[in-house]
Amino acid sequence: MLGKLDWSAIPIDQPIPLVAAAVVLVAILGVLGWALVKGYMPYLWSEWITSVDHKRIGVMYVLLASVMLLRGGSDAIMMRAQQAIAYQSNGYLPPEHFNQIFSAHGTIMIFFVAMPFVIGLMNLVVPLQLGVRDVAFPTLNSVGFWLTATGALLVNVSLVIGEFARTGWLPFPPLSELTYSPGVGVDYYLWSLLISGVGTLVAGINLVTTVLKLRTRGMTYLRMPMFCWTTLASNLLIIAAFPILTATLTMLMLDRYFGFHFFTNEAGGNMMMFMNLIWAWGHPEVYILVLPAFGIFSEVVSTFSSKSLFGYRSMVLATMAICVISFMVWLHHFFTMGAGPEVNAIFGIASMIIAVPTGVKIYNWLFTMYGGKVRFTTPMLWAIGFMVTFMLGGLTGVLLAVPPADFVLHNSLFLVAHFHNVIIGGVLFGAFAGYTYWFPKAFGFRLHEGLGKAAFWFTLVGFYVTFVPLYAAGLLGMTRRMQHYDVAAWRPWMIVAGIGTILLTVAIVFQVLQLAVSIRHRAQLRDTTGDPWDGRSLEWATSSPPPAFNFAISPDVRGEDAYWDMKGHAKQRLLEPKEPEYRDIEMPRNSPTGFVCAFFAAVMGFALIWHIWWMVALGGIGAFATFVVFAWRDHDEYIIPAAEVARIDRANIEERRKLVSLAGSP
Ligand code: HEM
Ligand SMILES: [Cu+2]
Repeated sequence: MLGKLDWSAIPIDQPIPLVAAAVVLVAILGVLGWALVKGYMPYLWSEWITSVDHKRIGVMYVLLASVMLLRGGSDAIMMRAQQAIAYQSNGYLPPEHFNQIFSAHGTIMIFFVAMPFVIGLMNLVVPLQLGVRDVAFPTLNSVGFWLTATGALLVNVSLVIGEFARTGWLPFPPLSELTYSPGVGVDYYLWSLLISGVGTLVAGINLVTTVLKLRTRGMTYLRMPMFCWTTLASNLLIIAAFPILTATLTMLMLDRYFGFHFFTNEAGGNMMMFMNLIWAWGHPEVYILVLPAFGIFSEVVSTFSSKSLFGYRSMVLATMAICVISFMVWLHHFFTMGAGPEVNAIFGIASMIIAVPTGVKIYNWLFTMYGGKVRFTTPMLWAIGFMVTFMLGGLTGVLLAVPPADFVLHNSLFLVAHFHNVIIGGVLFGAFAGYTYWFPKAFGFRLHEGLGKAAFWFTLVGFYVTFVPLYAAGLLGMTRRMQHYDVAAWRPWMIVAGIGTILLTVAIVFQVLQLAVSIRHRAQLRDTTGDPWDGRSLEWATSSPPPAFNFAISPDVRGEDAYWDMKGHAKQRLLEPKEPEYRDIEMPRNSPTGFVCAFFAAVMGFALIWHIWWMVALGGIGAFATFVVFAWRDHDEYIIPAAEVARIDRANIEERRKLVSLAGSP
């Protein structure tokens, strides 16, 4: 009846996961109970859970990423603590538990922190920057978000019921095959990524279509803000790469469930096939993550230098070059495969070539700052910290791309330091920059500057204290993923790295504090103008938070820096009494499709993990029925009457007019 599921799946004898799960459960029930008692449930349901508004969905993505960052961060603290004390001792974590932690940590950080964070910011901002009302497929957008959340849910369920993979964040065969991983850990991994992968693909299709098809009047390609370009590049990579991931994981699933032997050598399969396929997705994946961050830095650097971006066209070119080249270097992840020196040399050189367009970008950011009026706000600090830190990561990447060096450093802590260097110093710094930069747009008030700066400095220093020792330990020969070790020379580095992790934890505490304090003092931090940073692109042209329809009148773009140009003419225009002609606006209706669909996907995923076949059928039929019902709907839009649009827009113009008159006579 319940497949492989029985009481032995609950780890009654292990205090750590049980306590962690209890805390999470109490927190979830607490929030639910609080919402229920306060009567917020109907509001949450109708305004958020079923919302198809790109801004709301963007916010929910970022929220999901932030919650998962706390989870992935706890895993990191546990691992660093273990390695700091496990010198000639077993430490405090049993090996099989340690293995689950590093696997969950990597999986969560890439798929459920970095991905939803950047996808959330792109969702929130890109339609605004393009001057349009929503993404191309609003309901599909909600489906994509909820499927991503389903994947995150399944990973967390594995904490209490059963176990998670012990194979690392990429489940390499033969270790991940049934023979060597007979438990449900790898199945949890597979189904959470197969489900959330569909969500990511859907988001990618949505954003590419939005950029290609939905630009406002006059917004030609070469007038799009840089963030829209990097969004386009990143999502093109998603469309090209994520099907490879899904196919690869499906093959592994077939191996495990039906004995297909795609990746087992003894029956004619080939496990190196898995390496090739997974990295054909995996290397583009790192650019899927870092390209949006490049876009964020471009916006932030130009806004806070009060100058338009230097070398805009070369930036566009560099972005698209990275997009293409990143697909041609995947083999540098397994130079040790034995493909021979020619193949390795070609892939090594190709890998190094990516440093060229990346260098172009760095120079352009520096030249943008050069001669500009630089304001050192929190987002700008993240951008500067990124430029310094990311260079180090790029340099060590180029070193790893030298095959002979890689033979030595592969699978060492040097590698671990490299990719944290680029992913934290690149993607996470970008995510935090974007979060502080666009927060006032999403919520109508700014975040507390002092606490934001404290979070930045603790992250920067904490980052170096944590990861520079890992470079050193790697050069001393320490391999990654060690549960314990006997080499005295490694120990001091592990202790320093542990201290660095404490600094990073303090940084996270400051982030949480910043949010809490800012919410409390939101009255003082209120931004009535919609343009708190003196921005240059269209998202700042509308009020904060923007109305459901974003723009009362579709903006007309006359050049790069669309909003900056408008502001140049704003005084005459704002003081002019002539009103535009308001029209009725059609907006997509909210829909529970995404949530219901994800509910059935969660049921089905859980049932598949535990081989509960009747429940699989139930979930499948439910999901299919949801689609049929959705396809049959006939009232999918509602009208916002012109009078309402006019009322909202007049209030917005009134606020801005006050600002113009405050600024004095022209
Ligand atoms: C100049 C640019 C870069 C070069 C030349 C480069 C090179 C490399 C090489 C050769 C490896 C394989 C090392 C090994 O397994 O022995 C590697 C691993 C890795 N890189 Fe980079 N890299 C670059 C930029 C980036 C960026 C921008 C990111 C992320 C945003 C990134 C993320 C990673 C990750 C996650 C791994 C490790 C995967 C694993 O084995 O678990 N790299 N890099
Ligand atoms: Cu790579």
